[in-house]
Amino acid sequence: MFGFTKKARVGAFAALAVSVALVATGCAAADGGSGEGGGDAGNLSITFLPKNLGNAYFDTSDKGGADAIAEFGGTYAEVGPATGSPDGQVSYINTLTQQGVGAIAISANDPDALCDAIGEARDAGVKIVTFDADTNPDCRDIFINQAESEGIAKIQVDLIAEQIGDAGKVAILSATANATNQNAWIELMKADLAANHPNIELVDVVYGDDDDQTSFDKTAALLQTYPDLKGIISPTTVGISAAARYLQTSEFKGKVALTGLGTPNQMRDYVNDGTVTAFALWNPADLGYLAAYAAKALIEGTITGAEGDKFDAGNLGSYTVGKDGTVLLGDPYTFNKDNIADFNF
Ligand code: RAM
Repeated sequence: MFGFTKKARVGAFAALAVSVALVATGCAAADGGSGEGGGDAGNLSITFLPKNLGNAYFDTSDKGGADAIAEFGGTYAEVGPATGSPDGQVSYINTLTQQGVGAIAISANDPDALCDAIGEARDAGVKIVTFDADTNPDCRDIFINQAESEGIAKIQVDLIAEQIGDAGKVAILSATANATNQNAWIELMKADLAANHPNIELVDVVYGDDDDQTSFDKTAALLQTYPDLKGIISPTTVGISAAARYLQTSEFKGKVALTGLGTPNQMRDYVNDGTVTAFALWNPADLGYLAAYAAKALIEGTITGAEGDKFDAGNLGSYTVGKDGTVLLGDPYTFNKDNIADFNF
């Protein structure tokens, strides 16, 4: 390989990746080993490709991946676009394919747009693990799902219903418009609201693009457009923290409820000062850790991603691949004033 050190710094890796790509023709074949779809069972070079860099959620998930890779003696790197766009991810996939990495762990910005690049990577023997946000199931080897989508949707609807007395107008502040994870959760939230909460009206779904400032501005706009809004659900750690920051110093603090998916470290102040009552998430570090062990098992050929395949995931124990090549991490967890001090991520 190209001698990337463990925990290669992002900027250095990105710069190196570009220069290596220019001279690396043929390297994938030399390093990719056993031909189409085969891969090299000893090539434990695993690169994390999040939706975007600079998001505390992915800093934590990818650190979990780095810890796992250090445990089993592989080589960790992280690369990714500055904003959550599929185009940005495609160029990284192409470069990593040319470099002949063993596996890429991707949180996908689009269900379809990455699939051609992923197909070329897999043809060259690179294993593809999606985590957090999936592509279409037939374009990757395995998806590491943070929790069942139904459970993630329900916990957010239950929380907002509880916080607004099960009645009134609510809006959703989401991530990017093409995000498979948020879009799946939004559809299920809509269904749950319609079936079980007849007095809650979902008036709008807006997109902050997993960008802090855009999410902040979209929150302000929502509150201006719907002065009688009772609550906001933000199923993204970037959105919920930006919305909380807006509410904290506004006239709406304590009047408009905010819940969704957040990290305890980003939400701690807002929970402690009453801007937010409760929100949910899973442990992103465990998600990345599990994705790294799944990548190892694929590279070593102990699993192919077929339903029923079993693999060892270090401290997390043993996991079994379910339907559609999906591995489930566990259940989401609710954070509030009573427990938030117990968490540090
Ligand atoms: C943001 C991203 C990520 C999502 C979390 C909840 O960090 O959109 O994909 O899973 O929020």
